[in-house]
Amino acid sequence: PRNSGIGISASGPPLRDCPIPSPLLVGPVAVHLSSPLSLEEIRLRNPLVLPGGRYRPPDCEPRHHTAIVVPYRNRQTHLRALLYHLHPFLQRQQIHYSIYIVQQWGNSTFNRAKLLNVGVREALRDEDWSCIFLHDVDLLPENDHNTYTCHKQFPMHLSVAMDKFRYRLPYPQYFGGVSAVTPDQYMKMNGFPNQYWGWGGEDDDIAARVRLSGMKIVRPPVAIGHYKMIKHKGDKGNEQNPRRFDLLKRTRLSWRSDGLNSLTYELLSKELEPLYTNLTVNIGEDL
Ligand code: BGN
Repeated sequence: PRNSGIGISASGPPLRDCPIPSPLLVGPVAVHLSSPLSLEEIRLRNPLVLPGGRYRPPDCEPRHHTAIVVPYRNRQTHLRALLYHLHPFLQRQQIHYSIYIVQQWGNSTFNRAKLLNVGVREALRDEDWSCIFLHDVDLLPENDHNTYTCHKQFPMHLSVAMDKFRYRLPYPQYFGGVSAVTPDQYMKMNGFPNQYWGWGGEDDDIAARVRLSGMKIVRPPVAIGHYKMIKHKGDKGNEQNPRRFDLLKRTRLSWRSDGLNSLTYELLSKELEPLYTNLTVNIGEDL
C-alpha cells in the first residue's frame, strides 16, 4: 500500500520508505552522446530492470511512481543513448518507474502531442502512476538532483537549461523537451492537443492549456535542469507545421473539445522489451 510508511516486499520483511533525498545521487553527470551501446549491452548493465523497462528499488519502498512517456519514430541511436543514460539515472533516484516508447506507425506526419496522449492513456491502464513524464527522445538530463517526480499542484517543466539554448530558457513560456504532470493535472487541462501534425507549436499549446485550466508551470532551478540535446538534422516526416500559428490562436477556444476527450487511435502492438514498453500505434493522419 502507498504511503503507509511500510511496504510489502515480494519476500521477507516489510521495507522502509526510501529516504529523501536518495543517498545514491551524485549531482552533475557526464553525458556521452556518441556511439551508444547496443540494447543487449545496456540490458546487461541494468540487471534489475524488468521486462517493459520497469524498475522498483530493491531495498526500500519507493515514494514515487513515475511513467516516462517518449514519443518516437525512427530514432534508434537516440533511443539507445536515452536508455543507456536514463535507467541508471532513475535508479539512483530510487523511484518506481517504467519507460514507455510510443511509436507512430506508418508514414503520416509526426504528431508528438497526440503520441503523448496515447502514452498517458496506455500507461495509466497498466498502473496507477502518481506522475507522468513527457520526454523527448533526444534529451539527456545532466544532473540527478533533477528528480523525476511531480509537483502536487502544478505541471512541471524540467528541461529549463538545454545546451542547444545555451543553458537557459529560449523564451519564458517555453514548455518543450521534458515536462511532468500528475494524472489529475492532465485531466484538468483535457490532456494535449491532437491536431498538431509536424514540428512546432504543440508545446506552446500545452503551456497555454496549463494557464487556461487555471494552473501554472513550476520549474526546477536552472543549475539543476541541465540537459544535453543529441544533435540531429530535421526529421523526414516531421517538417515544420505551417498551421501552428493559426492553431495556437485558437487554443483558448479549442482546448476543452480537443484533447484527452477527443482522442482516437488504434493500438497495433504492445511489447514488453527488456528496457522499455513498446507501444506501436496508428494515430491516423492530418486530413
Ligand atoms: C518555438 C516553437 C516551439 C519549440 C521552440 C523551441 C512555435 C509556435 C509558433 C510561435 N513554437 O518557436 O514548438 O519547442 O520554438 O525550439 O513554432
